Amino acid sequence: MASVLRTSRTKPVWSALARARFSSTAPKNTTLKERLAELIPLELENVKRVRAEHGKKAFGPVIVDQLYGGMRGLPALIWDGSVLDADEGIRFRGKTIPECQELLPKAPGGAEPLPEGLFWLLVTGEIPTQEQVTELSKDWAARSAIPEFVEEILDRCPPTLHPMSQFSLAVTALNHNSAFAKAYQDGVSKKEYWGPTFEDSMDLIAKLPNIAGRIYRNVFAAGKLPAIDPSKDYSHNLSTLLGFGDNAAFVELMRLYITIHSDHEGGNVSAHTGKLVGSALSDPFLAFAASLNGLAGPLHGLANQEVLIWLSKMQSQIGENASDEAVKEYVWATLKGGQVVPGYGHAVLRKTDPRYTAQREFALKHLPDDPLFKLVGQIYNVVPDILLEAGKAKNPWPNVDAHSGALLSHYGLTQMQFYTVLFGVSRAFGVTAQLIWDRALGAPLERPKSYSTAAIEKMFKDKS
Ligand code: CMX
Repeated sequence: MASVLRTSRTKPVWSALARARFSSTAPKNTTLKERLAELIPLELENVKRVRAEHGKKAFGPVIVDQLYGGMRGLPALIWDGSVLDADEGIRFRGKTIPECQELLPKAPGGAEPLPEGLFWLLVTGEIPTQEQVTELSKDWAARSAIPEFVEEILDRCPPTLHPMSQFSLAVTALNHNSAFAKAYQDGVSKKEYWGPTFEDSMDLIAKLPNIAGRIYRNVFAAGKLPAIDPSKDYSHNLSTLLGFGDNAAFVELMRLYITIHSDHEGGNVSAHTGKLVGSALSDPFLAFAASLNGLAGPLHGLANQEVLIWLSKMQSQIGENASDEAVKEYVWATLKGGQVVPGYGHAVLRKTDPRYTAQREFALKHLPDDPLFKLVGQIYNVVPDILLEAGKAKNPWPNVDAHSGALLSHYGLTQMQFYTVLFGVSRAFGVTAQLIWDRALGAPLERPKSYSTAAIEKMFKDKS
């Protein structure tokens, strides 16, 4: 095998890393933090080697349109946790969604992967054991309480304040107890940054069910918030706090939902915002609150709310069980009104999003006759041709948000303004995994160069 690094004792230091990257299972009897501590020096060596071999090589041309065009396709970031292929969709540490569904540990009697395992995979590249996943569930349950003043902030929010704004406020306020912020003030060495970042990340993920549950109960008057049960997995507790813990199928949906929404490589708005803000050494709470503010935009995570609003308006205008012709007319009216069709298109993907497909398969198994699910399917048969005919969207196929609301609403979670909060809970898994590695690898402050239009004109005038 080419270029296996060796230590002075000729131990193949790359082998553990290669194993970690290409699949393997985690060594038993180790915690996530212990395993990270083993992997970090290997990855530091690996990055050093890659930079020594390739650091000064050009990485393709940049054209002016990319500067004006939202940096589409611009190679600018490093993130190993997940990679998005335009045709195939997302892979988490090299694994497709169906592979994650097959390989990651499940709850007793469950068929969907536990997000605890996905987090372990994102952080280490390894599939954890059932015991390691159970330990993570317990650890997160133990860390789940939120400070009283954060509860009060949420309780004082008017119910008219969007749940995503409340979510972001609460996460920002968690910075009060940040281990990283404290360690930095105490003069922690750069080499040790990842440790308190890891602790903050674990705390952040652990506290999200209490924050999401409290927002849901406050805004939608859904009764008193129950306690976290340390014997249950993360998704089960989240479901219980929302009031759906007794519904085994909903709990399974949450496991799948968190897994597939967790990460979508590094360049999407929420992942990149977290990385950007984290690069200033803002702690994980501040960085993730910024991610949430990006996720709350209608072209990104809020699209899951927008889809349901759009579907509801469609149903009230053309009725339930409408013909394909009536649906087509409604879609064209949306486009002619200068609006986007929510849940369709993507900045990178050029085929149906496998996160859509995973949700469709869940629906076929659990709710095949649900009217909204059928409408989502009918729209799938209608919208791509219309978007192609309209001729603007580069990708006419559905993304993750086209489907999620129909599943949630089937189980009675009908408050669409809450949907992006669930996306946010999930996205914390990817953003924090990335922050941990950025601190471990010493990722520098992000500072790309901006240009004025006059400067671009001058640059090319001078060259012509
Ligand atoms: N409906 C109508 N028009 C669309 C469209 C859609 N679903 N998707 C793209 N277009 C339009 C764009 O608005 C753009 O129009 P202008 O030239 O007038 O500006 C044109 O087609 C080209 O856009 P694109 O290159 O295909 O897409 P972008 O990379 O610019 O944008 C996205 C990607 C997702 C913002 C866009 O497809 C969109 O607005 N979709 C609807 C909102 C949505 O579902 N967002 C969720 C994405 C997934 C997520 O992040 O959660």
